Amino acid sequence: MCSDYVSSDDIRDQFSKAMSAMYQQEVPQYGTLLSLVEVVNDDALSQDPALADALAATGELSRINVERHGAIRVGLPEELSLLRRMFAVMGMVPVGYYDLAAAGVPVHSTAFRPVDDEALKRNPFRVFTSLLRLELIENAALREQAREILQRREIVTPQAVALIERCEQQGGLSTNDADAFVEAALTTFRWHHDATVDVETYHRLHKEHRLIADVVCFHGPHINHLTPRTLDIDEVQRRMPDVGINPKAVIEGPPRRVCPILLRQTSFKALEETITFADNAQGHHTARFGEIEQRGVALTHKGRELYDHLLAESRSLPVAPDNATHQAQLAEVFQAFPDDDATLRREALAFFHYYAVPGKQVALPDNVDAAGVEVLIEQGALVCQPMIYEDFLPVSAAGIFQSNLGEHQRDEYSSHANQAQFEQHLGAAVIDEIALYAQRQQASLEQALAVLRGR
Ligand code: OOG
Ligand code: NI
Repeated sequence: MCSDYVSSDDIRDQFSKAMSAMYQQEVPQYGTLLSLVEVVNDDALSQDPALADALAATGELSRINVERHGAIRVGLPEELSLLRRMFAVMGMVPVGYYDLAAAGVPVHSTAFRPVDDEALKRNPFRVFTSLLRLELIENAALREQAREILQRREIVTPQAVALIERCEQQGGLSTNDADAFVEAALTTFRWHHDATVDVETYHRLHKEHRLIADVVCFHGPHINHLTPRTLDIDEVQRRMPDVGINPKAVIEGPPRRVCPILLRQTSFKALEETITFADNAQGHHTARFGEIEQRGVALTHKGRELYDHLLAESRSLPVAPDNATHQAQLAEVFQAFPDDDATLRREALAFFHYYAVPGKQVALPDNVDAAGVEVLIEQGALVCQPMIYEDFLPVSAAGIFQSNLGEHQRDEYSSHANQAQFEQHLGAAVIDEIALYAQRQQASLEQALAVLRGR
C-alpha cells in the first residue's frame, strides 16, 4: 500500500472523535455522562494500582478515554452493504451476528469494529448496526409502503460514496481525502428534525412497532447512542442521579465480580425530540438515549455456555424490584462461575494475552501444550492478562432496546434467526468473534514462546 495514504486506524480515530463531538452538541446529557465516567475512571485507577498496571500491560490504558460504541439502524439491504463499505475505509469489519427478533425487536444486527491487536489499541470504536426486517411487518400494504419510503432516501452523500470508491480502488486515502471523507461520512449519522413522511404515516408505522417508525420515517440512520467505557459501572449508576440522569432500573449482563467477564451495561431514557412532518404537522419522537458499559474478559465457547446457562437461570427467578436486589440475585447464581484468572485460564473459560517475562531463560520443548504453559507460568517465564471482550450480548442488547422503546413491548416474533440472509444483504460474511479471540490468544502465546526461545 502506498505510504502516502492515511492509515485506516487514523481515519477511524478521527471519525470517532468527530462523532463524539457531534453527539455532544446534539445530546448535551452525553457530555455530562462523559465527564462523570472520566471522574469515576480516574478514581478507579487511583484506588486500584493493580488494575492500572493490568490495563497498561494490554495497551488499554491509552484507549480507555477514547473508547466508545455507537448504534444505528438501517432499513434496506443496500443501505447495510453501503455502510459496510464505508466502515471498511476506517478498518471496521462486521463481527458477530445478533438476532433480536426472538426478543420482540424486528431487527438483526452485527458490529462493525477493528479486529487486530494494534488497531484495537489505537481506537476500538465499534458500531452496533441493525437491519430492520421488513418481512416481519405483518400488514402487507404497510410493509410495501415502508419499503417504498425507504427506497426514496439516500443515506450516504454522493461525495462520501465517491471517496469510498476511491479508497477501494487505490487502497487508501490521502490526508485531504480522509478529512473530506470523515466530514461527509458524519452527515449520514446526524439527527434530522424533519421527518420524510406525513404525521399519519408516522403514526401507522409507530403503531406497528416504534422501532419501525424510527428507521423508516427519517432521512438517515441517526446515531441513537454513543457509549463510553467505565471501569466501575456500579459507581457510575449510583452517581448518575447526582448529575440529573436517571438510569434504567437494572444493569444488564453479569454481576459485579473480582474478574469482570463480558460486558455490563446500563442506559438512560431517550430525549423527546420535536419533529416537523412532511405535511408540516408538529409532533414528537424519541430515539436517542445514553448508555455506559464496563468490559471484562472475553469468554471461550465453554465460558459463554456457562454464562448463558447462568443468565437463563437468573432470569427464571422473580423479577427483582431494584438494581441492588437484581445484582444480589445474579451474584448468587453466578457463584458457579469461577472468579479468579488462574481458574478461568486452566478451565479454558476465558481468553488471555500471553507475555514473555524479559530475561527469563528456560528450557522449552518444541511443542508447548496447555500443561507446559502452566509450568512456564509457575516458573515466572510467562504472564498473562485477560483479553477484553470487544463485542455485544444479545440479551443485554434486547434489554437496552426495550427500555428505550418504552411502555409498549411486544411478544417475540415467531421468525428465526437468519444469518445467511443477513450476510447476503450485508454483501459479506460476518466474522466469528470467538474464533478471533482464539486466534489472538494463540498468536500472543506463539510470540511469547518465540521470545523465550530467544528468537
Ligand atoms: C442498539 C441496542 C444494542 C448495545 O449496547 O447492546 C446496543 C439499538 O438500540 O439500536 O447498543
Ligand atoms: Ni449500546
